Amino acid sequence: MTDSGGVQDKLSSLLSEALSEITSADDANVLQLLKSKYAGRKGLIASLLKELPGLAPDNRGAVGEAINNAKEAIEAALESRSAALAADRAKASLAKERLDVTLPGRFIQPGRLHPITQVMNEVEDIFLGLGFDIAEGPQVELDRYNFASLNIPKNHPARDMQDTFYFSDDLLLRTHTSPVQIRVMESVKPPIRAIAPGAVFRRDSDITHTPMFHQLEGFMVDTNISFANLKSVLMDFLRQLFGEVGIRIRPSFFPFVEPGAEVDITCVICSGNGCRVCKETGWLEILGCGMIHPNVFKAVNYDPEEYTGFAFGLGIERIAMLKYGIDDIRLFYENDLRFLRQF
Ligand code: FA5
Repeated sequence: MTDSGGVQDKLSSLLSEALSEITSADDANVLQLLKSKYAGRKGLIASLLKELPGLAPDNRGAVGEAINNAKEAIEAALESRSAALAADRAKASLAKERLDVTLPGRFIQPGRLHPITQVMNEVEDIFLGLGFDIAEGPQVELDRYNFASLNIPKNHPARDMQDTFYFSDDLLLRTHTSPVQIRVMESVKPPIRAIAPGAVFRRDSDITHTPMFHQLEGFMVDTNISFANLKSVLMDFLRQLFGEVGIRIRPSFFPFVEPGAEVDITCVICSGNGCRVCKETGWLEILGCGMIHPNVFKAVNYDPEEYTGFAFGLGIERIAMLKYGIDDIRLFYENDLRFLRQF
């Protein structure tokens, strides 16, 4: 005969163990395991019930009832813990998905055009207004276009005027936009009125020179073009760009023009008084120009007796420096946002 006190003791320690395990369970899977461990068909409560037939008949009713009460208590604890866990999960997911519509929005910094692009666009627009078309050429250029056809044969001392990045004997980074003159004249017959904007490269770096900079080439070819046409186009352009500003045209040499000239503009940094930017001269050189050399016409199979033309090449960075009063060209390419945001 089994002792009913022993069964009661087992029951009460099983109950308190079950309740403590259930209240500390922190996951639905653990609860499921506890349910089958205690209240399942082969669980601990079921095995206690199997001891009932061994008790004295008088005790069976009371012990059976105590076991059933314990089972109900365990099932109630499982249910309430499972509800509590579900409530916790709902609360956590609400907190995670919470959207505070009163928070200020994130500021999106708008992009803007680089000052050199802005100046290039402005210069292009002026020439488009004067009836010029836009032409383009490659930045990696053949020696023939960059030099030879422009009346600068190999070993000519004029090659030293532009310090060149070479890939090989015949291939280089163009040092100016003048090769586009040759490419255009090779492909069409006059009359021609074109500009060729773009990046050019030289081994050069100081406060007015950078290794990569931008030029805009302009040229006009027809049967009766004179230096007066060149001067009038340049004066018109410079007046539209700078308003009233001092301009001087001085003789200069470029192998691909004859006669050749350079155009200077009053230094806007010092108003012509002399400063480090204008090297104390009061003037800043902004472009080279002249009448296209007969040898250049011969290189593109134009008859120099039939056609005349002018060409000019201007530095876009120099113009930007003058327009905005910037005294170091390298600032344009340091990508300091405090500088770039001002334009
Ligand atoms: C030329 O490049 C000639 N192809 C221009 C030309 C075209 C003359 C047609 C006659 C007829 P030059 O080397 O002077 O010329 O350069 C022209 C302009 O580019 C200069 O006036 C200057 O404004 C600018 N420039 C030259 N080197 C640099 C540099 N390293 N950094 C920034 N700007 C430069």
